[in-house]
Amino acid sequence: MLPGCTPWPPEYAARYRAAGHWTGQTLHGMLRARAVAHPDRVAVVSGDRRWTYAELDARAIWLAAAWHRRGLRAGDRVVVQLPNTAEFLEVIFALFRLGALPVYALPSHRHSEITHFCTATGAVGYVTTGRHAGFDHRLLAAHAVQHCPRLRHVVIAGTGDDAAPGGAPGAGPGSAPEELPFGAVSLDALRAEGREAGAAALAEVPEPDPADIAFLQLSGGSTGLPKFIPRTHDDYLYSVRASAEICGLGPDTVLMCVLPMAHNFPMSSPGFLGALHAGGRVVLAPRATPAEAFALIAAERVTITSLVPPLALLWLDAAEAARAQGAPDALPDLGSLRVLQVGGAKFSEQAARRVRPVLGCDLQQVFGMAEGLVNYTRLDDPEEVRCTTQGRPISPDDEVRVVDDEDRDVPDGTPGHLLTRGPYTIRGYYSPDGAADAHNAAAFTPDGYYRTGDVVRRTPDGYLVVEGRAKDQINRGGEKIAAEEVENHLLAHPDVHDAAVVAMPDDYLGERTCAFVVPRAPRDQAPSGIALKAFLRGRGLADYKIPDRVEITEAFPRTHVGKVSKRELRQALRAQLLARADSAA
Ligand code: OOB
Repeated sequence: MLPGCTPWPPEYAARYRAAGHWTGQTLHGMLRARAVAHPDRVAVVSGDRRWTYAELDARAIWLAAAWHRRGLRAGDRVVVQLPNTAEFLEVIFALFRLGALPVYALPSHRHSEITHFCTATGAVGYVTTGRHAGFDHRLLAAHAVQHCPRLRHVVIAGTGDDAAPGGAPGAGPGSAPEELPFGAVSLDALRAEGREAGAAALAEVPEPDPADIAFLQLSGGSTGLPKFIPRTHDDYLYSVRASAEICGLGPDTVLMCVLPMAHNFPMSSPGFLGALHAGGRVVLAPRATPAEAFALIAAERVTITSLVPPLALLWLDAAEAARAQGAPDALPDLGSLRVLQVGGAKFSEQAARRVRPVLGCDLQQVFGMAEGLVNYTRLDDPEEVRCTTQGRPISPDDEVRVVDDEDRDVPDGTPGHLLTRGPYTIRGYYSPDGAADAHNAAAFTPDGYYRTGDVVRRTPDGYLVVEGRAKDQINRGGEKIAAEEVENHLLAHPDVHDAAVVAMPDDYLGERTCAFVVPRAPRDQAPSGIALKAFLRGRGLADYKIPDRVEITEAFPRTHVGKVSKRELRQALRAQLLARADSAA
């Protein structure tokens, strides 16, 4: 196994194999099997491109061949930062074929995150795009090349906004390798190179060991720097297969990806991998606005999609408004949509109850984590269960404990800390040269349970209700922000003496971020909130981590052991917001 990863103890691995959970297939092997079984079925729809299973597999093989010729090897890490386009699929399946490991970055990540991902994982490759959503990702590539000496394979997919790089492989204008600076190559040129070499170039390259790590996923995190989650082919494919079954996927499934493909939810719960596993079709939505998503649902006859709660609220409001308008074509035909999955953050019961009447489909709540455990409400659960719980675990072999502060089990119905272990939950974060050993000692119990940081209550029939969170994290509409990471960036400002970042309640996003800052200078000379936010952006922090609000204060409330009392900060903030709302009313 990749050095720095914690394997399951042999007796557990044997049990998961005996139970038929781990089947010894690789992620690329799964695609290959489908491409052989039904080569001409459409696998992915991306803009005006439609790739069949055979075409997707062929493209992945060409890329793998080119990468292999250029020296990329099994176990090498490659940071992949691509928007929701078909290229995402061909790139990751090419890496799976080689046994090289994608490290999944979000399109919103900037140079602070990308540099960390490259250096902390020792990545030799970085795949990103050209201009996307008003930002030129080639700037990130240039920065990464400068700061990460190990980086040897930099690949740019597409060059223009939402570029759908040529349907046919080969170089178009602006995609010739020599036109890209810093030794980068365009994805089109790379693919053309591999196509020329042919699949024979891979004849000597074995498929990777299914028990080995397939990729590194990012942790939402609660510490200074994001941690990496090593998932094996065996464990991940089990969660994909079981999810596809729970969610009723089959060859007729048309699954639309609206959330960023790099996120665990649209990837595997059941996500695009589940749809491919089932022989269905994946439709990639470049944007999540109701207008665009509704049109795509109608045009492609989408049957299932997954959203975070703020997007679900937006869709509900938009559908209601369109219907209220009364014009027959105000709302596209959403009749094909059977299931709307909502997860990533708590979905209120009130909103949950609107899904069926407004969108005409079933709601499925999903409470999952990139570290492993995923809970679903089942499609045949009573409406009450689907609207008031966050579901139950995928697997009969998922072990779930709900405990008090001393790790003693609490009775059903009592809120406590959620601990879990099982056939697709990691036993440790990636810890090359012991980098995450201390964190692992805190995040896992000695007998291998992952401490999720979530506070839940278990119902007598085994469903979980999320009640809160004990980790120092902000869940901003499904996007996770580690308070300490933002605090460390604020502390790098010469005029900042101390910083504490907390969540503030928000009707739409659930939570937003507020940074409390104690300046070095007297208050009237303190940096403004605007200046501090600009400072954070300048440090290359992803936009979603920039605090929504900055409060300058003289000192922090402390707990009796002298730690900053975030509870008191949150309470003070809440009181302030209420007072403001009152005076506005
Ligand atoms: C998903 O994965 P992550 O790794 O981005 O975040 C995991 C955390 C959980 O520990 C929990 O704090 C929160 O996100 N969360 C929820 C939730 N789903 C996730 N909190 C309340 N209600 C929910 N339904 O977010 C993720 C991974 C796979 C599938 C779905 C979500």
